[in-house]
Amino acid sequence: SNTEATKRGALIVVEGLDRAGKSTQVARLAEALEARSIKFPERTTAIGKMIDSYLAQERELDDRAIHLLFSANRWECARSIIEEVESGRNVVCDRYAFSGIAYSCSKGLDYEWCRNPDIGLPLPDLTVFLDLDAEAAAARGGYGEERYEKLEFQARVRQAFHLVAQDVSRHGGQWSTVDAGASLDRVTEEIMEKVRPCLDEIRSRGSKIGRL
Ligand code: ADP
Ligand code: FDM
Ligand code: MG
Repeated sequence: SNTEATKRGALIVVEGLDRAGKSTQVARLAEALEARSIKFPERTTAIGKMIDSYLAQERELDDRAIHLLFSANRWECARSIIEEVESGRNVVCDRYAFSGIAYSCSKGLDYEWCRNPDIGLPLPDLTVFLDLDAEAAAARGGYGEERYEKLEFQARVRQAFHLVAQDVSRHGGQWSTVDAGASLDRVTEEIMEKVRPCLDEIRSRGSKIGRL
């Protein structure tokens, strides 16, 4: 039918601390949904390269300047995400604006200030938060050399993510927390349990993608 031809895809975001299992689960989810997967920061663009060198601790940047670069990096990808979703393809995203808020907030920046630059970006139909305490995350092979990969900071980021969760729900977004300490397959199952009804809802309602 006509409506069948215009069905859009879903935008699903996976969030969590470093080592929560995001990249592993995003790969599985993308395969299951035949989705395009993307990852933020998108390190290959000019802005992405600046972010990469900041994370590698090769350069220092003002906390607000780097926050805005992370947001700009999402904005430079926004149009292609919308086009993909409108063409009917699902998009699965490894981190998004919620990481932006949680990490910058944990440095002491004001919450609303952190949220502002991302207002207007494509709204995820569902955000799955892989929740794991910082100690358990650190135990997964230990951290590398990148900025932020420190136990004490990660513990603060986790608390900030819990604030973000409340805020997203208040603003009408769909946020689901999954226990990331379970086995790989159990986590995948739980994610799929949240994702299926979300896909069904988009299929039956056929609504346009929202904005943050
Ligand atoms: P992230 O992208 O969130 O940093 P990864 O998917 O790269 O996390 O996983 C980090 C490490 O933890 C990898 O070595 C991965 O194999 C392992 N891992 C991921 N999920 C689990 C899990 N549910 N249980 C145990 N180890 C896991
Ligand atoms: N990060 C990521 C931010 O600080 N702000 C953001 O907006 C985003 C998307 O970058 F430490 C941080 C979070 C993490 C690092 O690491 C990216 P991975 O391993 O590439 O996810
Ligand atoms: Mg990863």
